[in-house]
Amino acid sequence: MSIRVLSGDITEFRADAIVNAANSSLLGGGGVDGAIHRAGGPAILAECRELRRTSFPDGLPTGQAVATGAGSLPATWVVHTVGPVYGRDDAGLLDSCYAESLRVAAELGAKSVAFPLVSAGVYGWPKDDAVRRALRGFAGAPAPVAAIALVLFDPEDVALAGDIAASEG
Ligand code: AR6
Repeated sequence: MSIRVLSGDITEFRADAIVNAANSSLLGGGGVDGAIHRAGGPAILAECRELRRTSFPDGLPTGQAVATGAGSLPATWVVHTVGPVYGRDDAGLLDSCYAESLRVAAELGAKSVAFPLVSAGVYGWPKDDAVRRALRGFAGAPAPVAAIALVLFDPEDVALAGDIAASEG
């Protein structure tokens, strides 16, 4: 299994599945969520609305994940997960975001999955802990996922992630 850390815009990333740092409404927002819906077009939102109607009338709980198509994005699927809010929610829920997103992607048959740094924007999670939890989460990826990318929006975060990866061995 390969794990890559790079900087870029995840909406442009060619992977079988890209992960969205959504909120429990699944109806869009700012940050990477807004970017994915803007770039992917209305088909993603239509599927999200349907998921709300059928499976998650009260919203997608924090730490869980669910997939839709990817609209006009280069990816095939978007896996929406809801990260915890720093200072309010349990850190285990961030680990759960990675585990559940990988489980959902694997169930779909995704071989490659790209993640943003879940919770590290609007939800305020410290970047170093967010990176550490992401990298640990990737280590347990189920088959058939063979390639994982952590796509960092801020180029300077790549150096931070490199330092953390080195310290984690
Ligand atoms: N590609 C990759 N990473 C990105 C992109 C992008 N296009 N845009 C932002 N990031 P955030 P959260 C990075 O705030 O903290 C939304 O309103 C960003 O720099 O997107 O989980 C949702 O609707 C940061 O490192 O997600 C929720 O309400 C990381 O993505 C709430 O924000 C996550 O930042 C979720 O907050």
